[in-house]
Amino acid sequence: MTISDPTVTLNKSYDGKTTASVVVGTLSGVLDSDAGNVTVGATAAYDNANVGTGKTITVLYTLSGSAVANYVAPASKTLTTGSITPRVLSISTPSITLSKIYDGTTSAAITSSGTLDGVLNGETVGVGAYGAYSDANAGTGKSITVKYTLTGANAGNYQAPANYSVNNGVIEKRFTVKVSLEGLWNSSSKSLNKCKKWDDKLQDVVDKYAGDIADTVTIELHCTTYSNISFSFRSLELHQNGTITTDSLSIIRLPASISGSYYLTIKSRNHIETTSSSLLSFDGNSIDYDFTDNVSKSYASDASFTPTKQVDGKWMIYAGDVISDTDYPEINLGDLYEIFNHRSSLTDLYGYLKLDLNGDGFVDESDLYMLFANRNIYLSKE
Ligand SMILES: [Ca+2]
Ligand SMILES: [Ca+2]
Repeated sequence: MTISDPTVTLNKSYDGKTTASVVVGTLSGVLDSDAGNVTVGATAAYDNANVGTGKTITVLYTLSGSAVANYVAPASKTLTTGSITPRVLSISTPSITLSKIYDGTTSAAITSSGTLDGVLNGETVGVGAYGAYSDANAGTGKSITVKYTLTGANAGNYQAPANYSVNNGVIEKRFTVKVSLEGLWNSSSKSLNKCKKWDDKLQDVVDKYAGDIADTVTIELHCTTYSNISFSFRSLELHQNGTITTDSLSIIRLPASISGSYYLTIKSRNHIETTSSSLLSFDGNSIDYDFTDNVSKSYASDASFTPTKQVDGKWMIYAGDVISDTDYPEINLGDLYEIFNHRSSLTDLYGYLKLDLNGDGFVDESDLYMLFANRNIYLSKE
């Protein structure tokens, strides 16, 4: 018997099976007397179920009908141009951390890659999701693209889901400032002491802030003429190493859109207001200013004194401006009398107090002496 060529579907996507689709050809060689009593069927199978090209597909024929015993089925046919393509997977929406602080890289954090859909029962396929910004520069409305990679014993027969992307990514500028407050400086540890407060239960002084936070300060960004405050950041955390940060961050958080140049002013509760000696550009990705490494970093309104005080090789902000002055910040007799008048009645002078220049939780002669040494310091930038 002979048979015309079968029509075999040479390609399919991976389904875990070897089955190929086939339409049988036309059988010839059946005797007239047996017409209608012999029919042919065909099945086709890949040599294995895995993804690949140039795969072998074998077509097998079987005969059926009442006269089948008189015939032999046509020989099987082999094709070598079969292919199986990877099974395409889809995935649910990933969870992306849309905002980060500038770190020089494009990487974006993915907190959940999503759930794969389309893996065949009993097969092991995992997924990894990797997020990347379009570029590493600070900015808003940035695109983040998530790419997927597959893992697991059966990954080779699958295709990772298509990339996912969003256009509302943010990279914040890295703004770091370092200062040292004279009153809190500890010459033994070479770091800032932590400010104390009064604890009624313990009847003693305890740390005012948690962790390594010494005190809180305010930073102002002033316009190029200094007359206006363009941005103000209050209750920033001053760490014992002198770094100032926004709560629970490693930087001072800026509005993402900030640019231009500003004077930088530091205010604390009882140290004199101190300003950068020049304008700082906020156009780049990173803005770093260290008031402690050079006296020239701070603005001096009068050439007759240094704008910061050198202790242990670091430049410190002067302690002692406990009373705000109407025209410009000054440590003067008014501040001195304020401490002098209070330190004689010690009973009320425990706690987190403005008059407590060294932050140890009470007001006494040591605060007074510190202030006395700094009398007549003024730092006008108005
Ligand atoms: Ca004052
Ligand atoms: Ca004190």
